[in-house]
Amino acid sequence: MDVSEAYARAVDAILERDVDLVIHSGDVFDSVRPATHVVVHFLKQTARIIGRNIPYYGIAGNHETPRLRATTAALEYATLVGARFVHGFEPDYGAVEVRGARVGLSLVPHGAVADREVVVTPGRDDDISILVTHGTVPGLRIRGHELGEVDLPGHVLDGSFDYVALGHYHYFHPHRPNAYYAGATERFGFGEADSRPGFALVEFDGEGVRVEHVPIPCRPMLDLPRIDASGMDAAELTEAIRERAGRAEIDGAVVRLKVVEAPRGAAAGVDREVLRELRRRCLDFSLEISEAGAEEAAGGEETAGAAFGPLEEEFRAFVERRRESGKIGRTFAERFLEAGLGYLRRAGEEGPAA
Ligand SMILES: [Mn+2]
Repeated sequence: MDVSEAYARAVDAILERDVDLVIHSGDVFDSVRPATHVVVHFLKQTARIIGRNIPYYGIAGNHETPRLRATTAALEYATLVGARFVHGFEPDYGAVEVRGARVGLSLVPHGAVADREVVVTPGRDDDISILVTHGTVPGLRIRGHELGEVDLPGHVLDGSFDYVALGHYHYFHPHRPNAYYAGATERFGFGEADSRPGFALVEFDGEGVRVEHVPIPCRPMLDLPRIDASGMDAAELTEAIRERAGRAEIDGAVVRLKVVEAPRGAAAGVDREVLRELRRRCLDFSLEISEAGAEEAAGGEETAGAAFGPLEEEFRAFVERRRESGKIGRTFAERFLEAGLGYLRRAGEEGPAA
């Protein structure tokens, strides 16, 4: 997936719009130690904003927050190009003059959200006060499913801020009239095939706040209706695949087609020429065939869940508890965490959506 390119397209769209201030509400990176080329690309694009003298503030999300306080977050690099990213375990505050108004930003990185005592209130002298934070708000539902772990408790969100910039949920989504998830700049798997990547454009006019979603160009992503191949032979399965693909606009798209209950051997006999043609037309054509009686490959809802990394968070918390209780030492904890997260990610990447 072109997450880096998506960020560049978001910066293009931001610079076209003559904005006064840019805010990133977290999960710039998908890990505590992103690859160097990912960091460099992010810094180059971020510098385009700074180069126009547009102030840029941000916070760390859950994916890039080190569990261990001694670890330096890669977001620290952003400060070197003139952006201000808060990535520790404490809220921070910054203020900037924008068109004669003082805009105060309360920056609450994901690492500070776990602190049940944390209370943030708008600065007294702010003309416009903004809270920036990252996590799951109460009552958030994803396609009918409530997200279990609410990690942004009311007392974080209840301060009388003019606007709350939320990060974590990949869809553009209002929590309250003045509190929005900006949404992600790219889709992170087929579970998000119906999302529209982009960002939130927020305008203050002295009376209130107007929030608009700015979509950015992205590759079409299609999750075709699955085929139940019970009783089909290879020729019938080939025909069913051809028929499914023929009903959608697949050219240039990222496409997934799942086949379940395929009789043993049917998959191997699917016409190679038909598949080659589909792969030529699609940017990526992923055919996932599971044989009769096999466990179904993870995908759909689970994929959306994976993007939020609840398992990862649980594992981090587990290691942290062991460390705090003195059952394991610090060095071991850090290595154990690193190795475990590596396994979890590789397991995730072996899924269909990576
Ligand atoms: Mn997140």
